[in-house]
Amino acid sequence: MPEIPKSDLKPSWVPLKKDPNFACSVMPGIDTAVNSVTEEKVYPEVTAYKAPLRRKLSVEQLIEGVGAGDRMILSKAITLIESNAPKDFDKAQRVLQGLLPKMGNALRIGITGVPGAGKSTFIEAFGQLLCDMGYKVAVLAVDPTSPLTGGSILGDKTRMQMLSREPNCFIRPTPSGGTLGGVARKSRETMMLCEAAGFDVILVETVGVGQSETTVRDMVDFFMLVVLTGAGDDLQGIKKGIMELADAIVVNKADGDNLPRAIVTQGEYERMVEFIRPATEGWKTHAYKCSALTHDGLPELWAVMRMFEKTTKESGVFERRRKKQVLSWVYSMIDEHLHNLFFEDPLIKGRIPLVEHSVLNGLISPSQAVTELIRAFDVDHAATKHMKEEGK
Ligand SMILES: Nc1nc2c(ncn2[C@@H]2O[C@H](COP(=O)(O)OP(=O)(O)OP(=O)(O)O)[C@@H](O)[C@H]2O)c(=O)[nH]1
Ligand SMILES: [Mg+2]
Repeated sequence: MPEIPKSDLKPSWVPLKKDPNFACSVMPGIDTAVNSVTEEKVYPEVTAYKAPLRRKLSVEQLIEGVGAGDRMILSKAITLIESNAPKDFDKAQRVLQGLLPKMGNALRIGITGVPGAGKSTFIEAFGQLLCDMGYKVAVLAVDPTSPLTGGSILGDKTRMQMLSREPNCFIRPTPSGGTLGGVARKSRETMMLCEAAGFDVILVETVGVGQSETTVRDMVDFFMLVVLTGAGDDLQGIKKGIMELADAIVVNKADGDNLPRAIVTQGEYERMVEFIRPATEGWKTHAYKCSALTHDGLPELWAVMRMFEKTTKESGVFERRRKKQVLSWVYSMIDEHLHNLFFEDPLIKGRIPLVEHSVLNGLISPSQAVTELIRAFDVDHAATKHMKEEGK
């Protein structure tokens, strides 16, 4: 089709009261021919519009991109890790394998506390402080309840507005993995990818109360408990067990009228930790105060964390804990796998209601019930294996 001169594309119609800025151009029509026999118009074949294919990156490209600190590729690699498709699992594991030499160099910090204690606000302010100091910071969350609540960190990402604009910061909402084990694996692997991408500090927020504290404690070096004024562990629903996991207890919202109370609370916690077994060998847990709002006390907390890192690295506790964490991760994944294998088994699924009924009505003992189920599972597996071998 010959090119139409631009001057010919002027409007064929203009309003009577034409605005000086009125501008529209008329698209050239479709060239048609007329069938000489039927006298019908014949339209040219329209070539279908092809949407550009979304580029899928290869394992090598992902390894190279993450290793070079490319955030887009890092996001893609994390998406792969979060995927529940078996083929993505294999690919993600190959990516992780390729990046292993680059992992392990960040300081991993876990942040826990009752809802509303100010964890997210703290991360926003603290992350900003670290970025200003030139560190690269990744923010993750472990939220096993997210499929139910819709993922609170997702809201946080919009709340952490200042931080999300920071070029040295990477915020990743919690993966929705269903079980805590699933979420934990994904979060751990995401953390490892961030390390390979060159992040110096990883901040992990626990969302949702319950088991996530121990899971996060098990994946970080330094664990911080954020509390509010008003002290009294039972008042805030903080179990003594959680205080025993903490390397620092931080009374947040130490600002304005609340400051005097925060000082009192800090003293109370300081006395309480005297009676508690320290979370880290060779490190004394103390209570501190800060304000995520005014940023008071944040540089001091960073100094505490650096001191912790120095002390534990010198004593070898840092490395020992990391090794222990890797092994406990391996075993918890085996547990998770076996658990799923058993409870997802159709035969077991079918038998459980009857077994439960029998136990509850005193027809069989709990031990008998377990023996019966495990035996059924073993027989079922042996049969499946046999059939597979026969079919070979
Ligand atoms: N005055 C004051 N208010 C604060 C401070 N830190 C947080 N807040 C406020 O406390 C409220 C809760 O803060 P978040 O950061 O969402 O608390 P969170 O612990 O992340 O809460 P969840 O994620 O729901 O568990 C918000 O309204 C904050 O503005 C602080 O240092 N001082
Ligand atoms: Mg939060």
